[in-house]
Amino acid sequence: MYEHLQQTDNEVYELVKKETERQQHGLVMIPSENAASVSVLETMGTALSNKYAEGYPGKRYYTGNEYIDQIENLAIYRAKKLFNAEHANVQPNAGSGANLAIYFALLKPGDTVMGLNLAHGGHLTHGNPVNFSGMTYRFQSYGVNKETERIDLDEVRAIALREKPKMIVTGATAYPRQFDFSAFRKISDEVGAYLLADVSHFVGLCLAGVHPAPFPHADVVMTTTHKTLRGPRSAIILSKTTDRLASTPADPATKVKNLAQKIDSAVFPGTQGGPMEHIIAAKAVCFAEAMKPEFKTYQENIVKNAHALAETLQAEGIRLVSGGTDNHLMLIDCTPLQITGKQGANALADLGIYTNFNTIPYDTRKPFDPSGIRLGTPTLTTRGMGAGEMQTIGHTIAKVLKNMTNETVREGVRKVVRELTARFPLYSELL
Ligand code: DSN
Repeated sequence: MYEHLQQTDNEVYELVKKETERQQHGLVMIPSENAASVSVLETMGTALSNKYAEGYPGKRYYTGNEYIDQIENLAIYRAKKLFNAEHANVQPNAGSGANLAIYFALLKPGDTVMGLNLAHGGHLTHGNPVNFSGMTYRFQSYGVNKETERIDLDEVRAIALREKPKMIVTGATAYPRQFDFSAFRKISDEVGAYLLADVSHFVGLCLAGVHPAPFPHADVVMTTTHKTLRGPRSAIILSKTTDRLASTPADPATKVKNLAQKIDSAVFPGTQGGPMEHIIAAKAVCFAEAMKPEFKTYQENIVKNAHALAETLQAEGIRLVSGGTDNHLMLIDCTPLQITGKQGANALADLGIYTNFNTIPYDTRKPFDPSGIRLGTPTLTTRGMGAGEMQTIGHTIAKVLKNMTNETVREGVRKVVRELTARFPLYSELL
């Protein structure tokens, strides 16, 4: 692969090669990353990238979209089938832009919204003050209980009853437990709020039935497509057709829109221009992959591996936020180890074990040098690793964090990483 690039631009080729080798020879444990199939990667590199297709299938502002329309319709068909969704918009470029479009469709500036605090595992677009979401809407965050480090639904309900939000956002980027969408819907109903489920991190687990499914509870579901879904770097929005909170019923004659139409208009022309049809095609490819029985097994194995890893770390005396995990990720509290999350993550990365430093609930440190390390199992599970490997990796991580500068330990860890990555190859067909 990449022969043309190699011949015409060796400088870029060499960097692509080095990055691919880094992924091959390292243990990628950042829980929002994965390794997409070669078919997904190939599709992203096609001539579909050249085409402008502003609008939607059958209603484009450019000519020459006969095949592009078929591609986008196929992606929509597969997304609806996969998620059992009434409506799918496959055009969002990324998760943040997709959330922007959803808010733009259903809220007015200044409206009250609830979302999980970023410092407790939420996402920037769930109302962080430095993000457009926190600047445009009146976000009232909910957090996790200080003792259990889990979302307290009684507290969520109390905030909702007090603040009367127009929307409740569920989902997280650093929460090792499950979301009870049915309970969130009950609270939403009590206060007349939309329910948005941002399932980006654990979407694959929902599809496999190892995490509660967001439909039929949520009005709108947003997911990125490159995390546990293992597709291209992008996002989609799924929704109900009917807007159950609209004061006026949808009416095409008066141009009053239903929920699906509101979402579509908010994506284009509301917040995006021409869609990336090469990425939409790659999304179609990943949806078909996710319909296969192997995908369900893969997701089950992600969770089994996360349990094995968490148990090993805990047996090593390492404190995990909330005492473990129910999903694909966990958070190490580095405080008892007398190191910061950044020091720990950097020490691991130096040895080819990639995690990220992360705040933990009620962290006393700042986000750029917090107390936690976030890690997970999606990419290692893609490579075929199982519980035995998770135990080896758990002991290895503990060794690094407990012996940050011991060169003998570090050399031993390099050997473990070399042995594991050689035994579970990735992308050998690429270079
Ligand atoms: N930055 C992503 C993550 O790592 O979880 C979320 O957008």
